[in-house]
Amino acid sequence: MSMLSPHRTLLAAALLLPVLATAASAHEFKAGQIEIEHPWSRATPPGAKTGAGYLLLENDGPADRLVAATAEVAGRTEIHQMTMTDGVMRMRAQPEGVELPADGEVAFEPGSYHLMFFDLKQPIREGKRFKGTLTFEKAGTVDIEFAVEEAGAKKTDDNGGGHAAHGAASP
Ligand SMILES: [Cu+2]
Repeated sequence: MSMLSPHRTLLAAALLLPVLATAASAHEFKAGQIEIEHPWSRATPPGAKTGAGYLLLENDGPADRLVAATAEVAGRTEIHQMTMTDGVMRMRAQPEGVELPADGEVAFEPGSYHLMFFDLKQPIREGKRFKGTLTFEKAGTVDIEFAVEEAGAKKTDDNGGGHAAHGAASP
């Protein structure tokens, strides 16, 4: 298969469109040589006290560590990791933060690392943005903005079990 047929080329072009649309709405921030790609969160139902934040960290520099985060919608933000052990989802706080390898990347995404927002001051509303900060051990503190997507956005593996363990509605 050295060449694409015209039919395949059209198909490929069609498949690219949603990708381009996503890229156009993506946003990113920088802390030193660390790129923070598309911080996002999910809309929460009225009365929810917790939410979650996701993003991708791409490090073009020496090893660093994400040690803290804040969000203006939350009274308190923790760095969490969700893991699957023997078929059971567990979520635990990462008080030492998350290691970011030199020239490496770490994804904060549903079912894995995430930022956990506690004591929400108001529901997180779809289509809005809210401000926050990330603090790295070496690169320091950077202002970021989370884009809010619909409840349940991009969920492949998140059954919400881990978040329900916090005693609140699952974000
Ligand atoms: Cu969590």
